[in-house]
Amino acid sequence: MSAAAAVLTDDQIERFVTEGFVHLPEAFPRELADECRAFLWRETGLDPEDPATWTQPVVRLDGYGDAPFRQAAGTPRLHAAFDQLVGPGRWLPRTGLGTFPIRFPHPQDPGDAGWHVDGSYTPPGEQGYWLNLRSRDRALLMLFLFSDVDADSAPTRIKVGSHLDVPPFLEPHGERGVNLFELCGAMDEVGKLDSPDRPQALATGRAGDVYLCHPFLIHGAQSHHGTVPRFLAQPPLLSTAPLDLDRADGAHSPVERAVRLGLRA
Ligand SMILES: O=C(O)CCC(=O)C(=O)O
Repeated sequence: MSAAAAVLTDDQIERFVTEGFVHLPEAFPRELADECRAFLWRETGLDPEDPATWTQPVVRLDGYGDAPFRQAAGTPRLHAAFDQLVGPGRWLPRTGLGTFPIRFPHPQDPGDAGWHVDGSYTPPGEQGYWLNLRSRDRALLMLFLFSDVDADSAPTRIKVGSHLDVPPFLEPHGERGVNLFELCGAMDEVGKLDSPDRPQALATGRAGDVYLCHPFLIHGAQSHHGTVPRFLAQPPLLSTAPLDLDRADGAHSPVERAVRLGLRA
C-alpha cells in the first residue's frame, strides 16, 4: 500500500492491537450522515421534533442498501483503514449498512445493555450467533455514528483491551466455535466479561465518525441520559477467509496479532 493511502499511524495500529479499537474521525462525510439520519427518522415513523412520540428507549432497524448507506460504508478513508487492520484482499466491501439500534432519552431500561461480544455465523443445525477463534466471517466490528454522540447520549461502552481475554475461551471450541451466549456466560462466571482489569471507554464522537473494533471486543449499550436521540449502525466487516494465526511469512494482520497476543497472555 502506498504511504498516501494509509490513514492510521503506526501508533494507532499498535493501540488497536492492545486496546482493541481505533476511533476514525470523519470516516464518511457529515452531510451523508445527515441524509441517512433523515431517512432513518422516516423509517422509525417517529417525529424528530416531538419527544412525545419517542415512546421506547430503543428502536432497532435492520439494514439498508440505499445509495447514501453504500457511500457511507465505502469511503476511501475507511477502505484504507480496513487494509491496514485486516489486510488487502482479506475483507469484503459492504453493500449497505445495518443494524441500527436507535436510542432515545427514556426512563425505561432498554433491556439490551449487557456486556457481550458479537457473533458472526450459525453452524448448520444450530441457532443464534456463534464465533470461533479464527473469527469466521467477521474481520471487524464497526460502530458508525450517524448523530453526534456525547457521554450522555448513550455512547456504546467499550471494555478496553477485552478482546485479548476472549481467545483463551474460544480456543477449546476449535473451528466449530461456540454460541455467543455460552461464551459470554463462561467468561462472566470467572469475572472476565465485566473484568475490573479492563477500563471502560465510550464511543463518543461526531456524525460521520466510525469506531473500528476487533471482532472479539467486549462492548455494551447503555441508557440515554441526554436529549438528542442517538443513531448508530454496528455492522460487521465481512472477511474473505478466516484469520490465519500461523502465517509462514509472519505477516499477520493487526487483527491476527491481537488474537495471538491474547493466546499468549
Ligand atoms: O447500541 C449500542 O450502543 C450497542 C448495541 C450492541 O452492542 C448490540 O446490539 O449488539
